[in-house]
Amino acid sequence: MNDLEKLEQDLLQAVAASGSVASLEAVRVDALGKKSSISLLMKRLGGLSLEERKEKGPLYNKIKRRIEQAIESRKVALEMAELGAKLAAERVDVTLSARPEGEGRIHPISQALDEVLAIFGAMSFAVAEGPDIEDDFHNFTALNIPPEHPARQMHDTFYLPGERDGSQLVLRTHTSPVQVRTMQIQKPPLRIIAPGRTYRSDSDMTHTPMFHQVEGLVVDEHAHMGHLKGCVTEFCRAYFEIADLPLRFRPSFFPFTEPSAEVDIGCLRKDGELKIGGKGDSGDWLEIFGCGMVHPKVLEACSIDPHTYQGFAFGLGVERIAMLKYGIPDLRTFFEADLRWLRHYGFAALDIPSLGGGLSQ
Ligand code: 2U9
Repeated sequence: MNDLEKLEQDLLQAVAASGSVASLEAVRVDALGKKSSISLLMKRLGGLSLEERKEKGPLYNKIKRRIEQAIESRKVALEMAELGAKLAAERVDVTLSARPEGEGRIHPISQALDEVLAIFGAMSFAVAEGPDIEDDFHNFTALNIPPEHPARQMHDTFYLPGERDGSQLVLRTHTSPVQVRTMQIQKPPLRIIAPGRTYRSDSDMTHTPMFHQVEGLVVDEHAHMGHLKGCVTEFCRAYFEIADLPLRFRPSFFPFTEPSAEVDIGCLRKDGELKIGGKGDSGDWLEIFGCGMVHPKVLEACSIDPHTYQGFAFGLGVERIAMLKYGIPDLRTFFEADLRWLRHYGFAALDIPSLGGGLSQ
């Protein structure tokens, strides 16, 4: 084997032995770069005789080409191997289930609201919404609560700084202004519920300055107290999932309804525990609803003729019914933003609101 053959064999061996694209590149620079043996030999061709140039020139070129080809095919093989290794190392197992730790919980108020909306939705009520900041007319006057009416004191209203014209906006004390606004822009028949935040300047064991209400309103030519009782009864039985839940309607007073009633559900108190349902007569009663027939003056204030139309309305506190259903003892914990509390009382995102056993189709 002459020197040239030995050089070619050594270089081909170095190419075959390189284990990565990076080391192959080093071999390429060594074998074919400006300072390589082949480049030196080619440079020296100029000093040779024509005969020698004719003989050695093509020889060097052939060697150079063979080495270039060897490098190229080794490069392709190494790149394929490196890609294969990368794909194997970074393989994603799409069948792995997600880790549950990062999952959030649904707040009991959101859960109770979802359930309430699902039940009234099934009774074909539409949802209506309105602003949290209200004017005096929509929050009070239209609801038969004129200025100086004692009910204004009962509402512990949060007032905003006065306007230039002397009027004062308020944080709504109930969601009733939503129904007023709906009546102002929609003709009867109406069948709506108004869920949302309400505000009263009151804070103790059983009151927080912000709380949630759901109110309902039905207006048509024939709505009567029997429909109201049916609606409220059906709702309570579906929400508490007790088909024979005892209910009691007690006469009451609200400025916006006449006649008015408060609704109690039957419960049993035993060994310090409260059980919803049970026999109303031998047990206790819990107040959960206020309701009544819409006062004619309220219909009139909303441009609805009280001689043609009548309506019924009801209202409930969401925190209260959430506490009763889920066994949450302290109202104030709802708003403490304590994650341990939420982990305990919260709901998984995929819990589907149930309609319970009470809602007949
Ligand atoms: C219009 C006409 C009438 C809504 C009503 C009640 C009775 C009621 C309370 C329940 C618990 C509020 O959250 S709570 O403290 N609500 O007692 N709400 S009737 O009556 C209306 C509403 C709008 C236009």
